[in-house]
Amino acid sequence: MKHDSATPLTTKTRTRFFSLLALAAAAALLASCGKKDSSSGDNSGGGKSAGKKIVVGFSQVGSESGWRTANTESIKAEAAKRGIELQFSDAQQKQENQIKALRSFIAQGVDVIAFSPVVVTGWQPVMEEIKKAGIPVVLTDRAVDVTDDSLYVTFIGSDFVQEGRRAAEWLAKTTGGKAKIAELVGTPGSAPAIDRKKGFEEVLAKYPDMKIIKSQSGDFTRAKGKEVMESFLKSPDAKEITALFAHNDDMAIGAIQAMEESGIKPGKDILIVSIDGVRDAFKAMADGKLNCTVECNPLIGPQLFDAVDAIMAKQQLPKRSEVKEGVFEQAQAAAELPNRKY
Ligand code: GYE
Repeated sequence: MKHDSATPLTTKTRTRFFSLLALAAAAALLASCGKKDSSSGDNSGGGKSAGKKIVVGFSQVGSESGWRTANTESIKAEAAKRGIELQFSDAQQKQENQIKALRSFIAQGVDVIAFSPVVVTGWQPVMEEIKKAGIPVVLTDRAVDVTDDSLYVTFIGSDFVQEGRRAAEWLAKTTGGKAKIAELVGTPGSAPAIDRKKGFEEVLAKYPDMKIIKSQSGDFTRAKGKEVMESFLKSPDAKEITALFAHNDDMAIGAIQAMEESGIKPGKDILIVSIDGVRDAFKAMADGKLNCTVECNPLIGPQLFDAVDAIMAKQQLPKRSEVKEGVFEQAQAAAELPNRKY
């Protein structure tokens, strides 16, 4: 699947063609699920019979950030609310753990498999196994690179390229297009790290006096964000850094600690823009330590289980649905804080 919204026309046409194929395949696959139900004594005429719980296997990336905690809570709460049996597995940011979880969902014969892939590559074989088992797949949050779009029914998540662009546009506006930037990159090979960097650099290309002078992964965690910022601050050209772009709020918060420990005023000596919009980022903005956060909405539980219900009812779904999000600055932080749900 494409994890880039700036798709050329030819690829779009191709994608549309594959989407049609995917829909046909999904319909065939759902028909076979219906058959499975009736052969196992369910005489409701396809789908789930009343009273029989829908079972969903969900493989989560990990618990690396405030965003992820909110995402997990949203999914668990929504499953409970709808009386859906959720088999939840935390992969601790390891692809091999996710693949194991997916295979165990196949073995259990769950009704739908949903997952948030830690990285974009390496999913084709296991997704083919899922397809062979006749289990529909919903991708949430992060995309995969597979050659065959029919390996999943639908993707629900954010436009990460757009988030990267928004961060760079804010920085360009605030600095008048002049900045020497340190970048804390997310998990290498993950859709948000690839796409946020891409969107950010796309905007930077329009500003010759805005340059990334340091760039390293902090794996989306506070601890690594702090560690990498410490090493940036120890380098000989550390004094040149005027801005920090962190691919998520947690790494920015770790970096803020590193700055404070070395006598630098975060948000003043170094401007900081990050992505997610979690509560702690709003607190840091209200304290004047973070300058801007670009929202990435983790509350996708309701959309996920709407998709599950639609699949069980054999309804068609769009190949991709996006989540609505905004950009917030320091001046809005105190007023917005009570409204934040994550
Ligand atoms: O930005 C980060 C989390 O995939 C959008 O993963 C998600 C990212 C989020 O660890 O905080």
